[in-house]
Amino acid sequence: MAKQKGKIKRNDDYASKERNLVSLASDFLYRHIWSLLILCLAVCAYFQPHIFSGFIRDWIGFSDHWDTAPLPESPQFLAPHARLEADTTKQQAVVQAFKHAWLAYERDAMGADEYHPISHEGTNLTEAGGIGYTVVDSLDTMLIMGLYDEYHRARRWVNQKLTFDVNGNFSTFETTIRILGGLLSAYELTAQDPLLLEKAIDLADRILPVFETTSGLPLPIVNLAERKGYHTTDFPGLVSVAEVGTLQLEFKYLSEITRNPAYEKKVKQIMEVVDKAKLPHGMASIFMNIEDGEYIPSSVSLGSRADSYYEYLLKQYIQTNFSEPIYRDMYLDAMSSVQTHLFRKTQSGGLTYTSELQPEADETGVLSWRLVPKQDHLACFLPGSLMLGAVSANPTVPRNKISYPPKEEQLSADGLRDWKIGHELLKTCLATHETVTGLSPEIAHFRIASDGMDEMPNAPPDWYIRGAAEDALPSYNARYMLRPETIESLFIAYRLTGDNRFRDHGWNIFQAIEKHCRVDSGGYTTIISVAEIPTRREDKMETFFLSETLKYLYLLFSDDRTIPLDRYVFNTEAHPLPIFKPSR
Ligand code: DMJ
Repeated sequence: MAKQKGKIKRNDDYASKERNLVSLASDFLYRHIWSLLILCLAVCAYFQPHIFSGFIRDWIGFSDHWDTAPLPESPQFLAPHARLEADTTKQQAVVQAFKHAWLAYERDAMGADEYHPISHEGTNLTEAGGIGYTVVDSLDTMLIMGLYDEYHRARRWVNQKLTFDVNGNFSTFETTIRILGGLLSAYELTAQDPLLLEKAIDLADRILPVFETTSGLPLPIVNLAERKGYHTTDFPGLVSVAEVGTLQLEFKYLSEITRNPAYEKKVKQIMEVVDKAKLPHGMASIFMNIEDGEYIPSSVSLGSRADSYYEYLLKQYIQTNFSEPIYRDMYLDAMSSVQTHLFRKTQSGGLTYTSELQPEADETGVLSWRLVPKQDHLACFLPGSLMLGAVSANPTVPRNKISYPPKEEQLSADGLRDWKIGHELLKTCLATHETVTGLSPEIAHFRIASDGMDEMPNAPPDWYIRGAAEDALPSYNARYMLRPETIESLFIAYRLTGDNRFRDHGWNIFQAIEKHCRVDSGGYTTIISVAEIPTRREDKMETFFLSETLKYLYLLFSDDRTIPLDRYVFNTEAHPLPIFKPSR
């Protein structure tokens, strides 16, 4: 730099100044290039640790260590003796269906949250990326079906690609039942693969902040990178009873295996709030206020937004080896109440169905309840749950002495009532499969005297699909989206009775799925109306088709050594978790 007697020369021309600056900068860069590179890597490691660690592991070949974690020599989930024999031909047909679905997803969309088999595309649940919903939801089904090659590839993806450091909003409930439940179940079935536990802990820790509310009820949305809970935009301030009451099996099992009570504490606190908020009729309205932990006037239903709350009352009692009678009492109270208030019979065929109570306010604001004869397909988990409750909640003999099927005297009065109604409801769920496709709709309406339909030509005697008119776009009620609930109930009914008729029904449903939902190039889709042929399709394969529908079908045809019901309890996404005696 030009200097004159220690002073900077004022009339330097700009060009020469620029040249000097450039040469200074390049000199600096040259001398500090390595420091800068290291600084960049450190910043990258800080903000995107998974990319950094994945790169390092791949580079030095360390990832192989995790990628080849061995499976136990023989499956952990087999009981020593079988009473019911497998139907291996039908089981293998179900395995082929699983492969048809999984291999298409793997080919077109590996790692994406959701799969669209017609367009051969995958999508994620947030713009920031996904968290492998389909992969993680499928892991334990592969293990149970013995699809170890597929399992190893899926696990490798979990090892190398799955990160929860995603700056996007996810449903607290769905992420818990599908991802946390999927990881924990696969952890159990692989005899404690540490990779899966590490992922489960990371996820649960990111979810924990949703419980930091005044009542302790969880916020329904979680941003996993921010580790922060949010309200939904549709129902700010509210959370559904299914969303609060269907986290318990997963968080309690995680506490048990980590010996860290933090997870269990949060979900037990929820149950205390729900118990305290109890409504006079003993049932749950679908919405609760997150601030004060009270119910707000909203429908009472056994379907959407409520279903798995009832399911988990019973299953919480089963999960800790019948050591927490509070949940049995809450379950039995709720079941007595729903039978009085929600169960009705059709006049023509005498079909027992579940209806909904909807609140209505008059001009003065006084509230009354209207009974709506509407049953979601989702409510078809209940027949199986009632049968399981009959033999588990309060039998008159030790549980291991109950016959197959149970004898009347082995069940309590409540148990016998639930056993019988469970069968009746299952018959109704099967009746809703009596459509041209053999598939049941998302929502069925039942005939009541005041519906005015008698005047209509060809009025259906018992039930119908509202809005399934031909030539119009059918209503949402008419679709079948590969749901598992009827099959789930058939599986439990078969395991508790050994009655082959339940298998026959399951096989018919499976064939209907094959006929109407299977996409030739791979995958299965939702169909828009179960009441029309040829069917129209929606380009979506729900993740629960792999985790639940096909798993329950496979188990329906397996012997009863496989995932025995006295050792495992299924979470609401069909991920089996072990029954344990709490170590605390
Ligand atoms: C699943 O995600 C779970 O079973 C949930 O509880 C509600 N139903 C869907 C499948 O239908």
